[in-house]
Amino acid sequence: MDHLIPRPRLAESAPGSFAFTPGTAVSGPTDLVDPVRLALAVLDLGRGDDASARVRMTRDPALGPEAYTLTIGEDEVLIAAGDAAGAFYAGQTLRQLLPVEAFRSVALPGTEWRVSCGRVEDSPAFSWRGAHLDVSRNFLPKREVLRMIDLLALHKLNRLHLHLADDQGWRLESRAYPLLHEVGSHRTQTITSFYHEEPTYDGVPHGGYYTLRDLAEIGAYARARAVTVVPEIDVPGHASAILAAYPSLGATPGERHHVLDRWGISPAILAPLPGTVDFLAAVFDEIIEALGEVPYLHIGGDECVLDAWEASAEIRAYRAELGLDSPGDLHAWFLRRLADLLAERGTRAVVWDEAFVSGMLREDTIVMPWRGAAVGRRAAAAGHEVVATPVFPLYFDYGEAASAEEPLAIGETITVADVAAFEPAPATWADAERARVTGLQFQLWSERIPDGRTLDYRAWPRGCAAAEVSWTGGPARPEFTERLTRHLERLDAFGVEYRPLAGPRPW
Ligand code: TNX
Repeated sequence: MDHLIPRPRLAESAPGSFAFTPGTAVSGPTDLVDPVRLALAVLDLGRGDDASARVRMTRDPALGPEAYTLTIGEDEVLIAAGDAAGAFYAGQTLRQLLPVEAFRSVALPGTEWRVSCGRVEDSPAFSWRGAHLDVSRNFLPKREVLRMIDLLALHKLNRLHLHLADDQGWRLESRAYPLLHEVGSHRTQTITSFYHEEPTYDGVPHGGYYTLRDLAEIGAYARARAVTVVPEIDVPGHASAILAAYPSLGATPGERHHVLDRWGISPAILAPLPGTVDFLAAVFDEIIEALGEVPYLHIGGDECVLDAWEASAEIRAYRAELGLDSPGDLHAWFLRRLADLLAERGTRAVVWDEAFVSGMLREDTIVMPWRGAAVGRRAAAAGHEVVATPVFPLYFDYGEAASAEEPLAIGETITVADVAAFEPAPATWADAERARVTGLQFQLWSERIPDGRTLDYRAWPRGCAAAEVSWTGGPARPEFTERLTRHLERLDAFGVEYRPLAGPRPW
């Protein structure tokens, strides 16, 4: 009971233990039984009725979303949950209580599948416990995304924000606008440098995209594991890949674009005109159709260079027609227009903090303050839901130590301890502001994450600390490190090439 990650609200041990045997079955409502069997897939538990089953599930509507209670006796395990997510998390807790062998992909012979008796009462402090995966800068094949979902799920993280479009690549099939994937999904040169180094091109082409069926699969796979996929189409900046495919959507008529072959901020920008809105509406519709349900869609809004809007007589005239004073207001207006369009489809918009201009956005738009707490606080004060995403300490593309032994990172240094000490809703804020912070999300920008192995190294164990903070609500307690040390054995069994606490791997 004392080595769970994230730490449950309440856990107490009791004498004795419960043994899973080949015949152990689970009973209860199907929508609760299935998630538990999935979380404990390694045990291949059967489905049973109340008379035969030794793991019994009941629905308890008094328990809030994602909450569960788990009572382990010597003869039976009782689980109560209010929803499928709560049931799934009860299963994940049981999995952590089992020997680390429960984190392998199959049960190896000779393992004793025993858990100590006790009771857990658990529920999350924050509803948004996320990871952001940039699949634009370096494409990650579908199998890596599915594996990431498995890893999020075992840490009770529940949002996968997929950054599907940026200057360096568009990563989704489009039937309405096929040049997006045909042209926008690849570049001819691999980029091996970042801001503070000279570009060094190795001439190796890079590309890849998910089909709409892949996206549907990713969404369904995530949903079964209590993870919501939050797709992002970053506009109106970060749009070179879109413009390479459809230059007429750009702010500068006649300008030719290519999928960007360097990192950084590009001056290329979409025109904020009705034609662009129609184009994006069609893309959103394809995404919503593929995923089925899309409660949140991220529309970006970060790092926009608005010069081309001011240089265009047409865009200036449009802004005057709308009665807007500045390009910044037009930027917020454009994103609001997209958010309205999403609202008609039952989807809430999420934006990076540059899109937040007080009074311009829809109030139900979620703001991600990546530039720090001050802007997050202003957005919360203005009535927006806020998900904490500050560079420090939640940019996991930053390295953990300044050392030549470490793989190349964007910057340094963000340690596990930095993440564990993070407070998403600082005590110094007003209660109303704090109440609007619904969670946190760590960012894995992929300029320097070329593959799944590097992803493992960057994401874990800092992701474990983010899970701890987002589930428990506050900075981790000092004993977190001991729990984490044991938890890493689980990640070893799973096959995660995380960064060891003691320092870099020697390869
Ligand atoms: C800033 S954060 C960006 C990304 C980069 C990242 C690198 C944000 C909304 N924009 O485009 O990938 O820094 O750390």
